[in-house]
Amino acid sequence: MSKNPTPALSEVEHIKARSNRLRGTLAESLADPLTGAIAPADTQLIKFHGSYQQDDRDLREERRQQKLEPAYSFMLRTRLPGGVCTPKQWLVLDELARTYANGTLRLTTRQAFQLHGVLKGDMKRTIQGMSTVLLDSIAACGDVNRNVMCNPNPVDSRAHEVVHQWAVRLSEHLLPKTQAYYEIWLDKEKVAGGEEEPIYGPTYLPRKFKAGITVPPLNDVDVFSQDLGFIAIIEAGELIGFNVLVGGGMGASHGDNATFPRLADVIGFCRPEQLLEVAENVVKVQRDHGDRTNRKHARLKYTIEDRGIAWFVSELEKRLGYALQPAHAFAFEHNGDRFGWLQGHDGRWNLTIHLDSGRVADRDEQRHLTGLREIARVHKGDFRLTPNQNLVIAGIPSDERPAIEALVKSHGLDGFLRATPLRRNALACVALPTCALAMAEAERYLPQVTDLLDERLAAHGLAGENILLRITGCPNGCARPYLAEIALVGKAPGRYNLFLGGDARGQRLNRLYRENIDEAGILAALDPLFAAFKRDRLPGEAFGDFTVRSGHVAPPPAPAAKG
Ligand code: SRM
Ligand code: SF4
Repeated sequence: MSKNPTPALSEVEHIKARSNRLRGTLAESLADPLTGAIAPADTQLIKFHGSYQQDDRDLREERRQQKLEPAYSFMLRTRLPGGVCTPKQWLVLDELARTYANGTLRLTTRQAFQLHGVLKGDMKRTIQGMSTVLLDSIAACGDVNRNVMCNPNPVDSRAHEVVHQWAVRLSEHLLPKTQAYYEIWLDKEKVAGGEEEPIYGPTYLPRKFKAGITVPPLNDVDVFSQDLGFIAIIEAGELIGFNVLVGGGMGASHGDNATFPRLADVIGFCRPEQLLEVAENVVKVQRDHGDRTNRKHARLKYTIEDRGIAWFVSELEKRLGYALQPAHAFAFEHNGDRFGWLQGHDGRWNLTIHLDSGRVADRDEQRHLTGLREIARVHKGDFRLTPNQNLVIAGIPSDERPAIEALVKSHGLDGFLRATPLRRNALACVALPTCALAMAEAERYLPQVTDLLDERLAAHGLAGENILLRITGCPNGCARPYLAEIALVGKAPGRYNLFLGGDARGQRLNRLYRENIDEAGILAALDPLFAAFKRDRLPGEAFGDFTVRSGHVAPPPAPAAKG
């Protein structure tokens, strides 16, 4: 027997290999009337089609006692490069959410929409509805390139629009070529299967892969958290190219030091027309060298940690046949959104509104879903989902601003004006009741915890202080918590790990400060720090910077390069 047997491929690798290019037995699973679920192998494959099988965790115990199968339903995520959608698309999603899902739309941290609670029997109708307005969910999840993020800023320059077009091209370029989606969901003619996948190959990537483009001075896409990031370099109003970043990622597991968040490395610069081939070859290096035996070690960040960034760059440049140019200088001011009304370079108006955790719903006087539907009926511009779960109603001609303003007000969509900066800038992942991996509440806990923290800030004379707070129900990092000034990462019901010391530019990872604490523990840990911050801060110093400078948390291992 060999001393070092080759480690076995993970089960998902076998499922992909046997799937006939992501078809599996999905068609049969959907047709099976005996269960609300799909076959176990298909639960892996449906991710590549933009969906997760879930069950309502609030009802799990009750249904178990009643000897019923869990309340299965599906989450469906759109592909929406750079988060831009038309009013017509909004109206269709709104209708699908009310007809087939739980009556809410969820704006995600990657600028996409999610529908929750779609029953198996309604999945086809929902996807077909989306396709009537040219929306799809292809590769929104799964071991492929996910939704491409891009600074959605309609305000500053024409070059921003050019950058967005690159995000769209990148998304299209990295789409899988399989026709499975069209056959299964849209009833398109069946092809034999086994289509060529020139970029991915037959088993796609070892793990999910994420790409994003940002335009300084905004780092709203948190470019250092992407597997593949691009920083647009604009000179004299023209896009001249992109700095290239590789190897970022947030996901970690509690108590497993082999998993960790990592900031991407800046590895050089490419011209705009080189972007697609650079991206394709980064994907191919990861396809060929990523770990297919251990899914907890399969992201690009681990390939780079294991082999070194110099190896990665040389492997990439070998495939490209040329060297990347030296990176250009860049500087970020912040990774948040600019709320309220802003006039764009083209004279049109743009309104950025905050919705807690990106959830668009009708609740009491807050008729957000209805309000945005009414706005979509009259709006001539577009909607832009931001990477911070916020929404820009974009491209409003001056004479139409009063009508939009009135709808915003009458539906409570102007609530963000009264929200504190802490609340407005906070992110929270979905967590319970739909997320199978949640260990604690996040979205549902956000309003309560921000109120409590705001109270403590006010008590220390820090009312209105802008501190970047992010909450997740588990350490996977869906709200990019490890880049926040204060992060709560779920550990168990009502208990969180507290991280401190990120910056507001998305360039420094925070550090674990307290482990497994409840609400009282969170307040007790932060209260003296708020007091010290009020007392000892330097002029203009942000809370995250203060916690590091004053030694409350250790300085980060290595700050992200400045280019
Ligand atoms: Fe995420 C898994 C929700 C952005 C890292 N994420 C999940 C799942 C699908 C749970 C599951 O696997 O069963 C969650 C579904 C919850 C639900 O009920 O809707 C989920 N992730 C989300 C969203 C909706 C959070 C939100 O509140 O907006 C975001 C959807 C983005 C999109 O439109 O594509 C979302 N997830 C992220 C991000 C942030 C980002 O990409 O900028 C991250 C951290 C960045 C990264 O990937 O490193 C992230 N999600 C994960 C991970 C950990 C991956 C890892 O490398 O370890 C998982 C778990 C996994 O993959 O095994 C995960
Ligand atoms: Fe679920 Fe964890 Fe992601 Fe939150 S961070 S949505 S709990 S996987």
